Amino acid sequence: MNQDIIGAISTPPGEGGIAIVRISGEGAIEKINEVFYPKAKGKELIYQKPFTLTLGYIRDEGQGMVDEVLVSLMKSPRSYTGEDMVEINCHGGALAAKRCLERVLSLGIRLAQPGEFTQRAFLNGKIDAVQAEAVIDIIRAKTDRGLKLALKQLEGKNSQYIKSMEDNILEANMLLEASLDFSEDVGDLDYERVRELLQMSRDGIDKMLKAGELGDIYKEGISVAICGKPNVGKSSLLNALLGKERAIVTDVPGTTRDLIEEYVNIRGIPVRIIDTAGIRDTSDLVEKLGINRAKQAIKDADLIILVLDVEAGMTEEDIRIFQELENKERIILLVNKDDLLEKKIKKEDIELHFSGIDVIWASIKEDIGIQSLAEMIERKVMAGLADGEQLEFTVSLRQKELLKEAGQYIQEVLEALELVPLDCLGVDMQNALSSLGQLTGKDLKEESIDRIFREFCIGK
Ligand SMILES: Nc1nc2c(ncn2[C@@H]2O[C@H](COP(=O)(O)OP(=O)(O)OP(=O)(O)O)[C@@H](O)[C@H]2O)c(=O)[nH]1
Ligand SMILES: [Mg+2]
Repeated sequence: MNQDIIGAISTPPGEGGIAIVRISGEGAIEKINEVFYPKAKGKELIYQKPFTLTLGYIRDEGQGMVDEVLVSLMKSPRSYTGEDMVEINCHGGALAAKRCLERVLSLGIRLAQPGEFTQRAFLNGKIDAVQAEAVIDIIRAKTDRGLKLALKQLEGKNSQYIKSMEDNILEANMLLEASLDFSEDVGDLDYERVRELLQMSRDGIDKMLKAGELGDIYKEGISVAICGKPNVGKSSLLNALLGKERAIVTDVPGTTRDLIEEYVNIRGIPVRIIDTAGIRDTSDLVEKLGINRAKQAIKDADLIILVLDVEAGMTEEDIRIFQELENKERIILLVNKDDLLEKKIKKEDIELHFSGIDVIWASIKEDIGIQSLAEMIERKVMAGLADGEQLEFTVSLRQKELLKEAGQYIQEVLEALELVPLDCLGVDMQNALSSLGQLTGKDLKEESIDRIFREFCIGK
């Protein structure tokens, strides 16, 4: 148990209606009571029940007031950290919270380190390491979908799943030890059962890793570059996806020179969308530089929307741009300006030159095809990831490494099962269990604990 009391401002800096100074530790309520002056008689904090709000003032060292505040109380063990907690709701803005915090610290309360509240929740057994990491994901979630996944993780869904894999290995290990120690009573090892148990854990780990890849997409997002020759409607597409006139659109070819990047939520996926300069041969120095940037951005993008223009027709330029694109499975072909009567691009042309590529016929001007494009982006991102059983997990880098490690150990046991003496198998089983234990935090070393919580902001 941590003995000292910690405090920090838990709300972000800047102007706002209120700010919260959070205090946690045994004796926190009594300490804050020393500087709290209730508005109503007899409402001193030490007389208040937990989960109540009390209106009053924080007093300075003399007779003056620091701020008018509303104070909430939580009692151990029913609080975020598992300790006694006080939250001072003071006025927002640069100064009020700072002054309240200074007053709190003047009582001998220590300034909390980043993530220390959550670290205490972990150390006091309120949450495990996987759940603690979910808290970071919640804070950083960019879309509702990402938030939902992180909330599930906080709820302990991942932890339960890991526990069921652990239980299987434990049972396998028990069978192994029993036949080592009491072979006369229990007979030979039931290889069939051990294999089955280990295989279940192995499959579970694979599923979790796979689901994690999907979770990463909702957490980290993807990048999509819009490319094509000049004047085909790339910037118009960016604007349509954003729902605002972000990029300049004109009928002058070569309008966009630099990269324009914006974030947009496409069916729950955070997408960094990049509009690029139209690619063509040019002697204009600025345009040339823009085209180089465009090529680099296209190279790095997870998906590429290659835009064609039915009016301009399919030209050598279009085909050359297409041929230069690497990893063609990333491409969505968008044939734009389909509202125009003069159509110089035919379905057969597309099949001939872009066979196997996903195509959308669109008119950005008339808002036709944008919806299909969003659906296709989602479908392409999910392709190869979708798993029969829809597990919804996010898996942090740390968790991914440990899962892979555990999977490796189990694999080794599976491969050696009937080939090596039984006592050689125990080590790998123990190692697999230790990796899973580090995952939830049961077997976590102090430095690893620190590493998890260092990612947090102060006050969380
Ligand atoms: N008729 C019609 N015109 C469109 C459509 N989409 C874009 N345009 C027009 O096409 C012209 C070029 O559009 P932009 O969005 O600037 O094209 P761009 O590909 O970004 O051009 P650069 O930046 O020069 O490479 C503008 O006049 C648009 O209004 C469409 O669906 N139908
Ligand atoms: Mg443009």
